[in-house]
Amino acid sequence: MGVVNVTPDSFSDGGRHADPVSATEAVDRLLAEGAAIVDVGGESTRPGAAAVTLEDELARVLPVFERLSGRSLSIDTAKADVARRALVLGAEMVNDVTALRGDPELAGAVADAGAYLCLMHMQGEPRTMQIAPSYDDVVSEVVAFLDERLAFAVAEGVPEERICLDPGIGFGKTPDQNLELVRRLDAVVALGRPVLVGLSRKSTIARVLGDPSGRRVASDPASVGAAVAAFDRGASIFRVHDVRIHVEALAAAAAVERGSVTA
Ligand code: HH2
Repeated sequence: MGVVNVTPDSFSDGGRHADPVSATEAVDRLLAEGAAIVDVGGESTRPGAAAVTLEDELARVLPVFERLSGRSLSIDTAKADVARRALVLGAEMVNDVTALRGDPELAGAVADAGAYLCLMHMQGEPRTMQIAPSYDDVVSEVVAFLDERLAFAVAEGVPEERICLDPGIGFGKTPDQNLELVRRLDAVVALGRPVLVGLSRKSTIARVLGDPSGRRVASDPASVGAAVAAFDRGASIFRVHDVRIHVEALAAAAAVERGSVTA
């Protein structure tokens, strides 16, 4: 899953694709590099980011979906109105970082469109989530949350086979808690749905590389290392900014897993 943020303030590509033409070109480049789907978002969820109004979010993302009919796209939003409009324009998946807690109408919008859905764990909300993340056991709490949200989504009419789960790397977790979630990812995989991880360029990786503040954008090779570790533990969808190096690295990791060159 490639990422294109049509925002001025996203932590790794903020401002780069703020106009629809460059966002559209970025989507096509990531698809050409091997992305199976590209996640397009109009609201940054980086720690401390300000909320975006419905009008602003629509104005950012709709021109991109209008220009890209027929492409495999996901809409990264927590708002039912944004999701509905993107789904009408051909989006296949809704990626909701609130796991259907942000807008009571979002589940119905996904169910009505027959779309795919990603449910992600987050403790708190983006403005404050990194102030004091707290868990007794981060892995069992994330697993219990995702299990409950999966049951909720199914009860709201989204077929289980259309749902993937995401532990929410960087969303209300310390760097060590993020690493522990990846280390014990098999517990999330055991819920029986495909697991998506977003490690690309996140501050936990920058810290591993020796940046004590975690403010520097983590390097792509380091992001790939973390993605391969997640693959080894059962992740199957990788939300990444540099698609090409992830596709190549994961193709090699998958070949080793199979023990054969061809699938
Ligand atoms: N991470 C970000 C945004 N959306 N969605 C899912 N399912 N999983 C993630 O890990 C995830 C996500 C944050 O990354 P990015 O889009 O690059 O930045 P921003 O939120 O600042 O736009």
